[in-house]
Amino acid sequence: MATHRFRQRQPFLPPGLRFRILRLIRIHHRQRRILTQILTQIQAQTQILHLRLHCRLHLLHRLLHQTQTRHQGTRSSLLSRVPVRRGAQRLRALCLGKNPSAYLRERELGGVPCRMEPLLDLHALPPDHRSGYVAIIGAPNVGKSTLMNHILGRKLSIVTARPSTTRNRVLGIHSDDVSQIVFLDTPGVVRPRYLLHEKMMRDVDRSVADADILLFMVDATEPAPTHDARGALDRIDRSTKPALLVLNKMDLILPEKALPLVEQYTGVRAFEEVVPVSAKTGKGMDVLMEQVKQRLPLGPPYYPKDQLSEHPERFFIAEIVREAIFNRFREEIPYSTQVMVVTYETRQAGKDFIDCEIMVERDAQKGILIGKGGKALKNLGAAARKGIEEFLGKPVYLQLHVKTRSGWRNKEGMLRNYGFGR
Ligand SMILES: Nc1nc2c(ncn2[C@@H]2O[C@H](COP(=O)(O)OP(=O)(O)OP(=O)(O)O)[C@@H](O)[C@H]2O)c(=O)[nH]1
Ligand SMILES: [Mg+2]
Repeated sequence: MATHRFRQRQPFLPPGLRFRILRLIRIHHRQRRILTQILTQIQAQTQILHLRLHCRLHLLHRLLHQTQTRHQGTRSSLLSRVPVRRGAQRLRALCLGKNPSAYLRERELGGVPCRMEPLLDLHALPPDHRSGYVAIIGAPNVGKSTLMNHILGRKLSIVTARPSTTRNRVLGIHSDDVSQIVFLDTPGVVRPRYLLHEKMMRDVDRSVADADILLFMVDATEPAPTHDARGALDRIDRSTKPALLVLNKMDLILPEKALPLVEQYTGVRAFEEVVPVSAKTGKGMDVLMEQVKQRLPLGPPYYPKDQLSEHPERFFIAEIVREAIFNRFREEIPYSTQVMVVTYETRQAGKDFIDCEIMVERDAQKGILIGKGGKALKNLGAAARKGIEEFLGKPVYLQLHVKTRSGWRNKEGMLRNYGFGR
């Protein structure tokens, strides 16, 4: 009997766990035919059905791979379609020898928006396929976004010479035949002065909680840890996840100059590895990738292999406009500014039409952004349009408006509207 074989092969599985897996298999074996019919219909309509399944998918893949069960059809059906969210997390906790309730809290269920193509052919994957989330954490301006862009080979996250450029967690996916790394580029850790900062720091904490591996990135040219770097280190220190210390901007100094800094950081928290890199030139990046890949958990990809990110195009367009503002305006203006894409129309004949709203905090800032006779806004539009066209790979017509939204950085409703929900 299939069940008997299953038991014999898995004497190391706790009886409770074994029972739950078997129950899942039996239930879903019966439901498989119905499920297949429903999914085929849905797929025909939507082409790709994205499900928020990754946690259970990951767990079941690992568990069922171990069992080497002959229920291949059932297994793939389970892996791709079973809607068991909390149950799977609890099972995973049991496997890891952890308290399920504490583990659920730690994982912040629902935190990471993850997707999976339901009919992914898991049998086509190598058995030692690895995948996981890697959060890049650090003080502002240390080069986190530059690093992610370099690894992805595409400018996904905006980069400027000024601190606190990144405001949202930006997800970038690096895939090859044997692994998938989902990078989380995070805002630089700062002491919150506005509600906006608090929301940004929540994104950092969420990223630490969601990650399988942490990259603590520091600017190797700093003579000593800054206040913000210590804040970032505290967050890493509170987590027990594997962490690598990434020394960036090594193109600017001699290697031995960074030693005192390394000692100070490693004196606070044990790092699995110290990796000197230059995110700008790419030096040391192969070593970093090797170190990350070695530590990724076994499991199937979270996203289709050709997917680079999960944010909509509108997000990147607004970010490119914000980057242009950072590059063209001084002092407080970029920090008081938020950008939102109001309209994005793809046109069959002619250029795509994009209408963006730029919010500032005071009328005086609006005046500076628009400039005499609208010249400053026109130049800003030209610079942003170039960036957007490079990103989209097609010509666009960009229209910009400036509006005053007093104190938006401290207003919950407005922040929610601009995508800083949660
Ligand atoms: N020389 C040198 N400059 C670098 C390197 N990496 C990043 N930079 C520069 O450092 C500045 C900040 O880079 P970002 O990638 O925006 O830094 P970040 O950590 O994402 O900054 P925030 O988003 O503000 O937290 C930019 O001017 C980069 O060009 C590097 O390896 N060498
Ligand atoms: Mg950044």
